[in-house]
Amino acid sequence: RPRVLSGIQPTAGSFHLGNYLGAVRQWVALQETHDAFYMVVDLHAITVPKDPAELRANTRMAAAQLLAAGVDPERCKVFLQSHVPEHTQLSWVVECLTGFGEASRMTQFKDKSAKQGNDSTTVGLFTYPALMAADILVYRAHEVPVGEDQRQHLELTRNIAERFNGRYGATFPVPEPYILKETGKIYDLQEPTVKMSKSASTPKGIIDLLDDPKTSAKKIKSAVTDTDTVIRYAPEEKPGVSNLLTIYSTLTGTGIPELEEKYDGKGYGALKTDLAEVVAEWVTPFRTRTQEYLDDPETLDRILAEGAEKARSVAAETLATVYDKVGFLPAK
Ligand code: AQP
Repeated sequence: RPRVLSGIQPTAGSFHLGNYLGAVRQWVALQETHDAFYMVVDLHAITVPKDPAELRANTRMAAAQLLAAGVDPERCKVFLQSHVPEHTQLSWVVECLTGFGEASRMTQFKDKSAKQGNDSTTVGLFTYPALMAADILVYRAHEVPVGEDQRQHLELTRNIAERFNGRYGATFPVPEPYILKETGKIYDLQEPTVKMSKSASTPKGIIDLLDDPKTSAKKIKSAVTDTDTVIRYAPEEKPGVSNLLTIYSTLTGTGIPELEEKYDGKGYGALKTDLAEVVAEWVTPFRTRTQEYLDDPETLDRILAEGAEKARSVAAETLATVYDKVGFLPAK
């Protein structure tokens, strides 16, 4: 079976709808057809300062949400990035194959460092795409299910895989992004031309999956649409309405043309009221399941330990191959 690898940050509190529709939903589907490795990227989280107790809580929270969303330890390897030291061990080799200029062109780094300023920006934030490349390459993954915002980092990973293969002989598959056209970018409800984002969206622009459905309903009802009243999927002309249709369609499995027909002549109010219900129906069992995992940290930790053990056996093999190819003598 082809391999997939992906990760998600243990950000404070809840995943948002963009994380779920853009990435985690695909993880759940791909575990049926692929040899799947999914992780909470706690190492990536500390590229910005994190309180240790909060990081621990957020990491468990993220793992619980993955399981609640349908990531199944019987069907995939689910683990924490910090439990597999081979990621950072391979990362050094990746860093030494990455150009300074190449890394400097990463738009996410440019955006985030511009906001933080030079003195607050860490070297870790700069080298984070190299660690991400190592995350993928250490499993020799074929595909990487992520949102559109990760495409450039994936491209870097592909370049590094090719560079390594060219220099040291065929070692890595060149990984393909697995980004769905429909849901690769879910937009901010208040600013429907920019992505829904933990760090950039205002509270009204983002649907947190663990929020009370009433709060989410309010946000959906005040989502920015346009002065027109026609419900039509047209991302360029009608980004707000199109975003709502995408969310509705993906959560219910209803085609967009069918939704356009259903709401023909009905106005935005009806669409928003129904979408709020659709979201509530999805998040209600999700919230319960997340809480169940959080209430049983022993089970959660056991699942993560088992996942890490399986992941390590694959990662260790790749690392040994790479270290040998690079020319490091084996440790006796
Ligand atoms: N709006 C989005 N639409 C589609 N996919 C998205 N992803 C994130 N936002 C959207 C995808 O979710 C996965 C996990 O992302 P992450 O680990 O970067 O999580 P995060 O930091 O909580 O998400 P944000 O909101 O993307 O963070 P910032 O604030 O850094 O911008 C990834 O596959 C990502 O593509």
